Amino acid sequence: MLSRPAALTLIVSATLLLAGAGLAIPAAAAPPVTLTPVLAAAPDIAVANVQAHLTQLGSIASSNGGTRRSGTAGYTASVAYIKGKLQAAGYTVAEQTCTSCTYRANNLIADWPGGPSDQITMLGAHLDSVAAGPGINDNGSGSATLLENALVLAQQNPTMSRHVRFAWWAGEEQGLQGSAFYANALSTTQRGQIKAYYNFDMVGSPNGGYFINHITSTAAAPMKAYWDSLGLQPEENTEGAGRSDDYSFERVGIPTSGYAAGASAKKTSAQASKWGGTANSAYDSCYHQACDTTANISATVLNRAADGVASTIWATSVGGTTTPPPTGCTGAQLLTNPGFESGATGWTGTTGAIGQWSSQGQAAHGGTYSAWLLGYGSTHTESLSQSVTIPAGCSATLTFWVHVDSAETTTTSAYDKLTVTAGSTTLATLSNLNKATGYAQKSYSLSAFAGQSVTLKFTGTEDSSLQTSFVLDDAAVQIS
Ligand code: DTR
Ligand code: ZN
Ligand code: ZN
Repeated sequence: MLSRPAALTLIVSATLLLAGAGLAIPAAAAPPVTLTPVLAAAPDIAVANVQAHLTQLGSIASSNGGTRRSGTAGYTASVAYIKGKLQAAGYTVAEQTCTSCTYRANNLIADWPGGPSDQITMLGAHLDSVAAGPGINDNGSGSATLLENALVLAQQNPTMSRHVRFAWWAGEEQGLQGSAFYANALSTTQRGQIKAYYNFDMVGSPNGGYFINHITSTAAAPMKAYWDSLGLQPEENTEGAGRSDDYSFERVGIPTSGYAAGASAKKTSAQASKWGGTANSAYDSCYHQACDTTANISATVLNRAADGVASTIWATSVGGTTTPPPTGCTGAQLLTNPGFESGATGWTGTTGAIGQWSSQGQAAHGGTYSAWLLGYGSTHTESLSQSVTIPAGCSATLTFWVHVDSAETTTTSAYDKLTVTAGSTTLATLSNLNKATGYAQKSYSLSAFAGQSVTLKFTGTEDSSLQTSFVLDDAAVQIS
């Protein structure tokens, strides 16, 4: 329910909306309600995938002495696991060595390309455990929740209204050291670009509750809206206040929020009544202990946190409208005589190359005319060009069909070439290596030239022996 573009406001009846939410209200009683549509619904995060990441972190701890404490091999392996997944998904990933940390270790920072670089939503979780245990709830849970959300964002690849940056922190258990190192190093300008930092520390506590940092803040609104939509009645995270990495950002003036399910404090009977679980027992009775394993997780709590992260990413950072193309863009084809059926008309250069070549063994792709560049078996250069003016605001694509036949036998050396240029930009280079029976269609974007006149040119260069013929036909510059 946040920051929806006013331009897309729709008037819909309350009946329709509430029916969609599973509630029935008589149509006659329904007043019109002004709403804007959610352009893209946040995806559901599969808790099984989050749990699979927890299993991996558990194995990493097991093979490294039962801990993922900052500065240990278990921590380094945790960084490597997350980094590998993010890189494979297309993230720009950096490791930042925390030189002021008690144990030298790296923060992991992952940027999803896209969105305005001066409007950043940042989400972080500490990746280190205490020495005593594997740290699956504290804080494999937050780490795995963010990893799976990052992977789903990449897979969905929506239009971004903000840039999204994920972070996994070192040295939290020694006093928020990794996040403080990062936040303190930000310039004033950089701090202003981070519109909110969301923290996830202990989001799968086995007797968990639903806590939100700075619950009434603007930053918290999308997180609260999601848990409110589930009827969870979340509360302020008083137990964790100032005790996790959001505090490092808060101290440098960046708005913060986050989810937490609770640590060693005890669930009250009022909380057990509204949330379920055991009253007068710790939210996490394995807090900072060796028993903080994959068994120390509530899948229900974890699932609600993971889905709320997606909801928050989508509410804060996804959507934005793509400007529709001007109506003048629709449908037009810009080349003159694109299929060469009118001979040389519209084309400049070696116009003698345009003709009816079927009796010489080069059939046209469509119609009877084509442009046959080269094919001499001796040193030659030939070209054909034509200028087009691409209207501002339009997308444009150059397509053409080409048949390459060649007497060259090499499979490695481009001796005879056809270069396709738009102004000073080379769109493609074809060569004897592209030789094939029949025509192939090629397609290149010209959208970078919107609002400009640009000369499209096919230039063929042949070396001293063994002919290569480039037969062009049915070109088009289509705008949309
Ligand atoms: N930063 C946590 C400390 C913590 C203690 N209580 C809570 C409650 C909710 C979230 C976090 C915390 C740690 O890593 O130990
Ligand atoms: Zn801890
Ligand atoms: Zn923690």
